[in-house]
Amino acid sequence: MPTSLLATSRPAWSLLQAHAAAMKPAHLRDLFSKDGSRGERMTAEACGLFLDYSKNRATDETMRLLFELAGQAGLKGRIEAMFTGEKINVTENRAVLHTALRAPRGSTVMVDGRNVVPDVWEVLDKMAAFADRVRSGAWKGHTGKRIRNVVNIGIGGSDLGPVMAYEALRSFSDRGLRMVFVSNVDATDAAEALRDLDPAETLFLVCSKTFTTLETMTNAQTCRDWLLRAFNNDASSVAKHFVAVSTNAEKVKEFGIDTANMFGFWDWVGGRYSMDSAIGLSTMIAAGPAAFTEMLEGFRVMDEHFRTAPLEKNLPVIMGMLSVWYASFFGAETVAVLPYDQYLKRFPAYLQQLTMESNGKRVTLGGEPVTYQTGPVYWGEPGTNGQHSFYQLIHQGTKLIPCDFIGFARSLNPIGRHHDMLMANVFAQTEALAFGKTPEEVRKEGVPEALVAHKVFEGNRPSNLILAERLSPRVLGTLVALYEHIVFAQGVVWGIGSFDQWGVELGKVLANRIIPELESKAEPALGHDSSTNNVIRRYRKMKA
Ligand code: G6Q
Repeated sequence: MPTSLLATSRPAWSLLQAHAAAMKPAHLRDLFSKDGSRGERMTAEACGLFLDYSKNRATDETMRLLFELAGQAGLKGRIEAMFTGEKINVTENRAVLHTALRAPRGSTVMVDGRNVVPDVWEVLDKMAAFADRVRSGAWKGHTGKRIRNVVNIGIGGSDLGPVMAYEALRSFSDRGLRMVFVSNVDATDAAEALRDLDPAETLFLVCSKTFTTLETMTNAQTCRDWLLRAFNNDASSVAKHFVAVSTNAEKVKEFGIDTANMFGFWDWVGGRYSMDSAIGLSTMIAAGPAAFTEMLEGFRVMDEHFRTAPLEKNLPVIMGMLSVWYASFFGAETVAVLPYDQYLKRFPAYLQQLTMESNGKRVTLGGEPVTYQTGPVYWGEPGTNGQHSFYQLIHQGTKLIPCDFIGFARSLNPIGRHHDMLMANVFAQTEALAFGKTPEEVRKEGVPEALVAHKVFEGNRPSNLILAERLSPRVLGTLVALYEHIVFAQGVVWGIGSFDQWGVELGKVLANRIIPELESKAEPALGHDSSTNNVIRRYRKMKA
């Protein structure tokens, strides 16, 4: 390994800089007209996903240089290091093994001299047995009634994945069970969630890796109080209505949850990489163990692809390197993820955490400040809704926004002409973004001269298109693993650590200091800056 992890220290970097200068004036219209086969050639297919990346401001030479950069950053070796349990999360001295969560039964992944695969499957089997009991009605609440409502209490990685997966797999889920998610420390979240629920039919899943997270523990306590109020403070009811997903057995016990009803995971699973661990218990209860297993298979095939496919055919590497291209060489600040499937409505929100908490870093793994742009802002909404809101800026604004479109050949709700209309919009958007509309074309339509400039679409706006057969649990797993590995590939090339999140700590510490200042009866002596002191005093006065 070179002494510097800075991407600028790789020989391919300066070649890419020169190449980017040459590519900036090139228009996709010309790239396509000069190269009739790029639409077929610049595609890749694996694990049931077809990727068209031809509508990117890139040529074969661009891709060659980007793969060279990945090679010089040692991407292949880093992938092996991750999969084999090396402690690549160096600032927390941890292995990064979300891939072990979907390793096949009977395989081996060693962490500190222990094969963790049997541990993984022991938890999966325990989850499946529990999920089956809840789904069949065999698991009874305190009064003997079956469970109709499942409330997942968790935040961040212990919420966003489960919420996204529940929405994504709704069509595979048991409609007799209502799944509710409580995350925010704002009491409104819990109050609205609990409003219409019958405590006798409600099961709480307290999901927290650490079991110390302020929001989750506050919400768990509020839900526990709500339950106990319904059962005359009979503490024995808690065991029938609360289970825990955590790595912290001691705290789970302290809360009053029977550790027999605790589902464990491990410190080598990062929060935002945990939706396929026990944190996915709500997913398994909703969609059933078979669907969950199918989802794990989807993750696994993408893992194998990422680990074994050559860089030029490797979907996460192709997409990861293209995002490096735009972020670091074109100054693009965001990536829009635009799934044309209503079931994926929470996918962009899920990706926000996965991508930005991972690659929102300003120093390399070695602590050196980077001199280039790293993790872009990921955002998005399902199509076609977004078309009627923010696409204007993507088409005609001043910013370069690379887009990932995701579409499916078959709808899970094949009604009338809806699906062809939906997909026509996907293809139309990528076409419009790339090729736009020239002033001549606008004029030919008889548009008055004063309006021509307004009606021109510059084009040359890059996009990827991912096409899959239909949104099954397997495809969901494949898509999530795709983005997990995109993030990793980006991080390796930028030389940054994708698996810690120190940036969330400072605010937490300061909030804990401020809580007593808001709650104290006597006017507290405040030692913040003049603005913070002032707003704290103002808040105290206003709430009085
Ligand atoms: C994810 C982060 C963070 C975490 C939450 C919840 O990678 O670490 O979002 O998931 O802070 O943490 P607990 O699961 O420990 O409550």
